[in-house]
Amino acid sequence: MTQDLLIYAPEVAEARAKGTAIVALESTIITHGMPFPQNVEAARAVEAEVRKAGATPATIAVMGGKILIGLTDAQLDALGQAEHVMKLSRADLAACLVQGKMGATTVAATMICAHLAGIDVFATGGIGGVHRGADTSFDISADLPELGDTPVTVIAAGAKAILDLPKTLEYLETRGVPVIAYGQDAFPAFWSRDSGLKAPLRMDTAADIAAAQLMRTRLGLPGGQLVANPIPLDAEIAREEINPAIEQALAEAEAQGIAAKEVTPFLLDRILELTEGRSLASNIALVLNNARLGAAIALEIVRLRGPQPL
Ligand code: PSU
Ligand code: MN
Repeated sequence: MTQDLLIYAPEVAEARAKGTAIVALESTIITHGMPFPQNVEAARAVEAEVRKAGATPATIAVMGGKILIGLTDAQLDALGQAEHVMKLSRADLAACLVQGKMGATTVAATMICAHLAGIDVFATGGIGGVHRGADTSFDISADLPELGDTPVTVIAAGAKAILDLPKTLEYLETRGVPVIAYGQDAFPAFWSRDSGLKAPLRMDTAADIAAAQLMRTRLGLPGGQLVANPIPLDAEIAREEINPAIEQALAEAEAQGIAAKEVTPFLLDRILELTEGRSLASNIALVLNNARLGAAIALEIVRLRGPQPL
């Protein structure tokens, strides 16, 4: 019944049949995170990076009442250029399917769809979190409870400083989500390798991260893991350079009364404009880096568990 809703791209269907490593990729980053045509170019480059690392990419989106697990070239082009694509989180997924609209999956919705497709690992750029001023706005991304509920390991470059990072970590701790910094002690902050906060956990190998997810399954613990992978050194943007753009974007959002689902896309868009595209190159570099680590973790899961054809 559920499987009727899913359409697998040919390479993903083949990987599932063989039980080889698959890495899920989200599509909100394409529709609401980067401008056309860089968004489509970046999406293709990320998929190529996953293949180069020996795994199969599965970019997830919703079209024509179906969940696409892996997009064809034409579908990716259509998605990258379309206007009025729905931004799908847990709350919107069913409505989008029923209404036959085009939808891009956020971290939360991509986790749900990846899990339905039997995919354990998902690489992206940044996750949503507790927004600054959440004590009055109540703005907490649905990505956070999803990490507590759905057993997918998510690789991100930490969270952007548009968020309240200490509160984001507190929320994840409450929901029992392991937050694992890769190869360092500090929790990374997207454009910078160090947020000034210590990550709750540290792991230095993809094998450990894979084993920890399998251990959670053995323990009967639901929910995923957040792997915080620092941006490559040469792509890092100094805090002095990015902070003014962040502060200005936040002030504009407040002045214009931006709320709910629009907040994050508005901030991402403004920061990009304010840094004149400087942040886009870094953004792409960190997603590629996360795709490589995601592939390595997915390969380790297959190695440790043995191939499980689906
Ligand atoms: N943060 C980023 N880049 C992104 C997003 C967040 O640095 O692309 C996107 C992701 O799709 C994430 C979503 O799941 O925004 C979170 O939106 P919200 O804060 O409305 O939950
Ligand atoms: Mn929100």
